[in-house]
Amino acid sequence: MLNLPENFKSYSEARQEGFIRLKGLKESGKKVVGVFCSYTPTELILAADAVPVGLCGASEDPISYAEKTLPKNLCPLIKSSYGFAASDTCPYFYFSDLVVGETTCDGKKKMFEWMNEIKPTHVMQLPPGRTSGTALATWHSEMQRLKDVLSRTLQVEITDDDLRQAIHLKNRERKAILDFYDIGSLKPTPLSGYEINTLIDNNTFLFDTEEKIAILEKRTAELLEDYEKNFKGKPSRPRILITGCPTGGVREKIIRRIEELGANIVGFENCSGPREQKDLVDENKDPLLALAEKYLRVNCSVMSPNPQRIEAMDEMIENYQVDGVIEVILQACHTFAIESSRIKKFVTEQKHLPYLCLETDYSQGDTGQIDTRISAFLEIL
Ligand code: BJ8
Repeated sequence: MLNLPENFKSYSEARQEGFIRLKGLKESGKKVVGVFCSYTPTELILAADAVPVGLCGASEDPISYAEKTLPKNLCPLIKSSYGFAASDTCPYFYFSDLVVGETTCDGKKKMFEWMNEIKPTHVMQLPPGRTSGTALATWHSEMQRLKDVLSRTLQVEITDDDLRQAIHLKNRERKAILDFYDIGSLKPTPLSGYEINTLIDNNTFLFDTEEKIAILEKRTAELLEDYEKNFKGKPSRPRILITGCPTGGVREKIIRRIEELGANIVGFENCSGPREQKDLVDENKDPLLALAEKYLRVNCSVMSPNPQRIEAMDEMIENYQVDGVIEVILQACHTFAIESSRIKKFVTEQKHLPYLCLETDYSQGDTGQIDTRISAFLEIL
């Protein structure tokens, strides 16, 4: 049994409720900017008095539609994101005045060219690494370019003061998210990894940062109380760290099943975990430079080289007292697939922990095989 709160909402329930909320916001005159990635500086969107909304890309349903244009042998997240847009089945995309993407992996950046034919899509030119000496300057100028595009498209002026306020608000949200994630470091943990994976995604459908912070703070306090009353001093189930690609599209067949089969997912070293939140934007610097510095530190495998991901993993394995690491690779994701050998080597040879790699897509065809592999892995912990 997963330890979920009484008022737990599934991702699809939260997504449905968000439609109505966003429709109301649009009718009141709010502008909406659709986003996809942890590299997007949402502070700039908030400073433009617009709502940043995470666009849908976690369902198998629109993939066949996307395959009319995109190759079949492409990451399911990219096909799903494009499929929702092209089939006009994502209200969040429909309500967006502008979409912001980044040149992360090859598949995404080329897909954005097609997306731009449906809705104006501004693509930030993300440097492919941090070591060139020009990376920060390039990314800093991309912050300025996004600021100009937002001002022009949404017909607003973005002042430094607006930006500073948005940075402060987002930093407060990051701290609330980090405190929530931190509950997973308790042993035994009262927090289900399925809840971690769902709540953070569900919160993207609230559109009000203060409300998101309040929900996170309340749930963190409840979990601390639950730990003191019902968990402290009890034996722990095997503790799993998830790494690799985003897991929103495989939440039911992998994340939920790991916990139903007897382990606890205590943390996520991926974009469903603290990868973006783990350090704050410096509030004492020029705001655009501070944003450029912060977002360049996001340790995704699209960066080359990317030793910061190993450092983050090392820290999480220690802080979360991890017993085993499961890496999720979405089919045709070359950057995470290539980095996975390095992750395996680090986990098994330097941390002396078991490692399992699950390569999958959004279909249900491999659920039995995945269950078998997870069960066999949990037996050795
Ligand atoms: S910061 S993880 S959200 S790019 S789309 S790289 S799975 S082949 S999603 Fe991502 Fe931003 Fe990085 Fe996070 Fe692979 Fe698919 Fe590309 Fe993907």
